[in-house]
Amino acid sequence: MVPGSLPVGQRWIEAPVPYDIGPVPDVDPSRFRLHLFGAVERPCEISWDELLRLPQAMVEADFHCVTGWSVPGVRWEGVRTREVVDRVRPCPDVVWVMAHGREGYTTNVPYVQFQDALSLLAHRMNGVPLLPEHGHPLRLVIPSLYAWKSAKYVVALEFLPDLRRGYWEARGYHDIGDPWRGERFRKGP
Ligand SMILES: Nc1nc2c(c(=O)[nH]1)N[C@H]1C(S)=C(S)[C@@H](COP(=O)(O)O)O[C@H]1N2
Ligand SMILES: [Mo]
Repeated sequence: MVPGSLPVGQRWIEAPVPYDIGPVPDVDPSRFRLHLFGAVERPCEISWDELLRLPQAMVEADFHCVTGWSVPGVRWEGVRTREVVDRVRPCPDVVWVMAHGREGYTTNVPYVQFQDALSLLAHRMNGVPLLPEHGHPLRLVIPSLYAWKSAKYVVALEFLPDLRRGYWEARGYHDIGDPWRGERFRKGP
């Protein structure tokens, strides 16, 4: 990733445009649970309070949507994905993480990019709690990949040894989705 520069086929805009496959869901954070399961030694649930007690991090990163817009320097705050990986201890054969959104959205994220130092479970964006349309109360943020991998309203992370495709991936989008490689659509099966 080259911070501050623009991948081929992108143009800068000021703020992310909300994209949703369905109605924006919402939930009282006090009832929130993040489920971690699949090929892991220790499946668990993390409550909102527990999440806020984990070490907090801030990441400033450009946000690239596959439709062609990029937003410079979005500030995300939350918990590094590495923190939850340490908790559940994924099996050595894990290659994918399926992120599940409350409204049924899914996306398969390569385990390598999921664990990137910049990848977060974010609950704040640009200094305020996530707005409903940007994923309240929690979203995944994977700055190294196109924005469709940054699942909003995330309620579960499923660790997988074998490829299973998420919502857009099942409709022809790339399994990895690296904007620096222009990985928009899948070639081949
Ligand atoms: N749960 C959920 N997450 C989602 C989506 C969605 O429809 N549902 N859309 C994705 C797409 S296609 C993009 S481009 C980004 C847009 O993020 P934004 O809505 O915060 O601008 O969210 C991604 N995460
Ligand atoms: Mo998108």
